[in-house]
Amino acid sequence: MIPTITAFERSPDGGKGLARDTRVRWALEEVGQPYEVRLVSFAGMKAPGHLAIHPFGQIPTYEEGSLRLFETGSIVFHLAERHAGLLPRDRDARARAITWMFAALNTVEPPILELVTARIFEADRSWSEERLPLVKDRVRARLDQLSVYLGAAEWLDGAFSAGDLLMVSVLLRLRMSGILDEYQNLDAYVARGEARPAYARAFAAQLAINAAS
Ligand code: GTB
Repeated sequence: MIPTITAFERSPDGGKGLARDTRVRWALEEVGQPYEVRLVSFAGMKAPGHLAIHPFGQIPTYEEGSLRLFETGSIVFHLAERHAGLLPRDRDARARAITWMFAALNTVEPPILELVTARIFEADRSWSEERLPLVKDRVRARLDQLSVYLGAAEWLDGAFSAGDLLMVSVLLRLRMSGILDEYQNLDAYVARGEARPAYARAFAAQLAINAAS
């Protein structure tokens, strides 16, 4: 059965691949699962039909027969559980890869999201300029630790996994800030993720929609 995901009808990033449907597309491409996409407008996301699938009125969602999922991490985990290629078979290695999925979304992404909020949504506030260095330093605190952990390794724990897919996706949101450039090994790690053919296909697919809109 071909699953259907949802994506922005018109992504606010104009096709930079930062909206979370790119993460799901990447996972689908990694496991070789064809998929269909239903494009949703901002108004459509808050309409009853979409809210029945996503209680918070967001993208992405995932529908496969009677199964309806929301939350990017859960969708990527579902794909990794059902297909080979994103989680190791060894039980301990699998548990560690899942740990990295949570670490990406729960530990590394929150300060990055805070930075995005500060740079974009709070830029016009009187206190914005004073606050920004604090927010950036919170991001750096996490990246310092992640950079030490990764060291010269190619991926977070042996072979590429769903943990890397989410971590690279999370770090990609930092590109425009310039902070990623301060960490040579993390910058190279993100570039390795982007160089994967599955990522390139996912990126091209979302760009095709947003470049055309
Ligand atoms: N926790 C949820 C998940 O992980 O799936 C969060 C989902 C989410 O934030 N979805 C966003 C959304 O639907 C799109 S991805 N927003 C519309 C709304 O809430 O009304 C976040 C996003 C949006 C835009 C950019 N951008 O333009 O760069 C990047 C990321």
